[in-house]
Amino acid sequence: MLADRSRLHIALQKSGRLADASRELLRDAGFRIQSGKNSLTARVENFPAELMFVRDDDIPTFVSDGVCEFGIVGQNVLEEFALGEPDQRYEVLAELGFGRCSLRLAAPENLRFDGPQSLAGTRIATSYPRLLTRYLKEQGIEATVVKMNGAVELAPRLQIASFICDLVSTGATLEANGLKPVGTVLESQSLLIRTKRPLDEAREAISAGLLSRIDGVLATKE
Ligand code: PRT
Ligand code: ZN
Repeated sequence: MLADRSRLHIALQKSGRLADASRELLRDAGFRIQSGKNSLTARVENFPAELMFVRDDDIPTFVSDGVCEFGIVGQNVLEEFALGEPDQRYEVLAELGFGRCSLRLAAPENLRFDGPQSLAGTRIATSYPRLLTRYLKEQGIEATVVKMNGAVELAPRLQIASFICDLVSTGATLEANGLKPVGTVLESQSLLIRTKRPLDEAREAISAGLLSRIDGVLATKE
């Protein structure tokens, strides 16, 4: 099925930490979202837009490719994607103020840490290998980056790595796993992004309407 090209397509996380806040932002902006919880798409009843509910990791690709003109995604996911894509075909329109977290380096509580140099020659487990590699390069440190797709906090106990680099919000998960934060690689929050692929005049006008409504909501939250 071809996407309806008279409408805008907005990629949102289907379920997870950004899902509710993303929908709430659109509702606050006055968009009436057709109900139906398990559907992969939903129409906006009072605006020519359609929501696409996807995995957050797919959102940068969809927006870059122009499959969706807009998307809401965490800066951590977006920047990890961007580091693997020299040709960036999206732009960041707004910081949305939710989904805040930090990509942190952490170590077992009893491990001695005297600054970034303590990372030299070690193994560091992460789901964000490109962001971590960039950080290590900036610090002039050589270490081995071990990619894990989840349960990164277990890596030291499993002796897969001595350090981890993972997202932290409250810090409770680190603590529960006997880990302490020792450095910050990235501060993140959710972002509104837009494709750089050109839109026709009609959809450019719809885009302007979408943005001004979202800007209106963000202004009240500043
Ligand atoms: O299914 P899908 O692929 O869409 O979702 P996901 O499982 O990949 O992502 P999800 O829903 O967990 O997170 C989506 C986005 O929320 C992330 O990409 C971040 O931008 C943002 N975010 C904000 C977080 C956190 N806070 C966070 N705390 N993402 C993950 N966490 C993890 C953290 O890594 C830790 O393991 O939550 C755990 C608990 O954190 P503490 O510090 O509060 O204990
Ligand atoms: Zn994901």
